[in-house]
Amino acid sequence: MIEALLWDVDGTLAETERDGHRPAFNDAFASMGLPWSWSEARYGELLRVTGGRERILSDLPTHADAPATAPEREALARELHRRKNIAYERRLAEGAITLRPGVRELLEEAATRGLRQAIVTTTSRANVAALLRHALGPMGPTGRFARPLFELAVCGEDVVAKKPDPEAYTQALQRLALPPRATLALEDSPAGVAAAGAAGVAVVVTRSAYFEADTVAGALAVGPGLHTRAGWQPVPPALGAGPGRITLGDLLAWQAGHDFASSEAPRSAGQPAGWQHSKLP
Ligand code: XBP
Ligand code: MG
Repeated sequence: MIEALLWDVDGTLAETERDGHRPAFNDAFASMGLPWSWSEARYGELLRVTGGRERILSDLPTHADAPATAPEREALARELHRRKNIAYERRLAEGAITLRPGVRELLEEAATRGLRQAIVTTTSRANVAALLRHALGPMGPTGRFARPLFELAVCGEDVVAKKPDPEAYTQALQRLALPPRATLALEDSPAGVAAAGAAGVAVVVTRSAYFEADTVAGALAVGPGLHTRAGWQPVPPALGAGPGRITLGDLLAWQAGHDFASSEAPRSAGQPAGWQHSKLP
């Protein structure tokens, strides 16, 4: 039986990469007078590197006008990331980033039913806090629920290795004092699925803009979003593929059918090919 839902942030709660981070990175480049711009296609490739600062550093070698030395590159990446985060929050404040359809309803349903909920992300804490502040609105910590909607948030600063390493998930399980089988993760990316899976946590995937066509191995179910029962594999168990959104009943039924015998023991990080997860100091 599920006792806690573990929510990824970027791509799962909101289309933050498409509507927030990518344009904010480009704002940061422009604010420093750099003639660089990440197209949607290029950003899709760069998402294989988790962590905003790590992503900038991984791209610097492709620019002939980037600084030559490692300390200079490090300083530039740090400053660009700082500016990107300011631009990201500005976009949130302007209302450019909203919760994905069906997210609010499932969050509310889970809270009403007394489930524990936690954030498990490798994004910076400030960016998570800004998203919750602006996009959750009255559902936030001062909202109508007696206790905070999210009991805890494991963020990028809390881990040594970012997703697809399982550390964020193993830390969340430890802090919640729950075994993997008492939890269910909601993710959008192959890195997120690998991270949860390697911690022994079953995962439901809501595909996001940048991972629409990626192969997702090992998920309980994969679908186009929590707002619809159509297009899911396997078909939502509670009420089939008819009208309406994905409910807690669907998650519980999917999870009940999961074979934990072969996945309970935390496995070594199953890193999808081409993903980087080393965290910078
Ligand atoms: C999120 C990330 C982050 C964001 C940017 O991955 O990879 O790096 O793109 O956030 P996930 P920061 O959804 O798997 O948690 O700039 O704060 O790193
Ligand atoms: Mg994600």
